[in-house]
Amino acid sequence: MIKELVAATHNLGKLEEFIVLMKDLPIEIKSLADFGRIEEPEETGCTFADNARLKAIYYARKTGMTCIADDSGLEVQALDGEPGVRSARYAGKGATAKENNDLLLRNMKFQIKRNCRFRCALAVAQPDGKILHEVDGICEGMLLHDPLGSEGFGYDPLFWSMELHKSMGEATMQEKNKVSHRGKAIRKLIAVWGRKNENRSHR
Ligand code: ITT
Repeated sequence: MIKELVAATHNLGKLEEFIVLMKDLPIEIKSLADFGRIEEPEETGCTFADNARLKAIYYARKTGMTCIADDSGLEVQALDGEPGVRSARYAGKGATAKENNDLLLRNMKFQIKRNCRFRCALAVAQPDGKILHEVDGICEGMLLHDPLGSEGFGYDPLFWSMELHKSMGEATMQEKNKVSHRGKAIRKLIAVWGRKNENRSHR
C-alpha cells in the first residue's frame, strides 16, 4: 500500500477536495507546495484520461514520489462537449473562473437544452513513469442561466445538481464530494486499494 502520495495539482479547489476525500486513508498526502516551484506541463492530450496520465507521470518524475493527478472539466451537450479538456483555459490561457463562466454563459445564451456533466480522470504514477491506477467519475447536471452560490471553484456556481437540488456553488464540500465526479473517482480508487490489500492478506 502507498504510504505517501503527492496530490499533483496547482488548483487549490481540487487539492482541498483530495485532502478531504482521502482523509481516512493511512496515506500522508503531500502537495506540490512541498517541492518548491515546479512548472506546469503542457496539457496536450485529447482526452481527460490522456492529460491525467501525462500530469501524473510528469509530476512523479519531478518530485521523485508517487503522484496522483486529476484532469477534469465540464462538458456541455449543446456545445458538443465544450469546454471539455479546455475547461481551465476556455476563455484563453490563464483565464479566471469568472472569465470562463462568462464566456460559457454567452455561448449558451439562446440555448434551451442545458444538460451538462462534470468529468474527472485520475491517474496515479510512480517516479519511473509507471502508471499504477487509472479511474474516472462523472456527475450529471444542468447549466444555470446565472451563477448561484460562491462555494467550490471553477464552474460550480453554474452547475445545478439534480441529486443535491442546489447548485454546486451552494453546496458544502461534504455535499459536493458525495455526488461529484471527483468524489466518485476517488472512491473507485479507494476500492481498488482496498481490494489489493485484501488479496495480499489472503496470500
Ligand atoms: P491542475 O492541472 O494543476 O490540476 P487545472 O485547474 O488546470 O489544475 P484541469 O486542467 O484539470 O486543472 O482543468 C480543470 C478545470 O475544469 C478547472 O480549472 C475548472 O474550471 C473545471 N473543473 C474541474 N472540476 C471542477 C469542479 O469540481 N468544479 C468546478 N469546476 C471544475
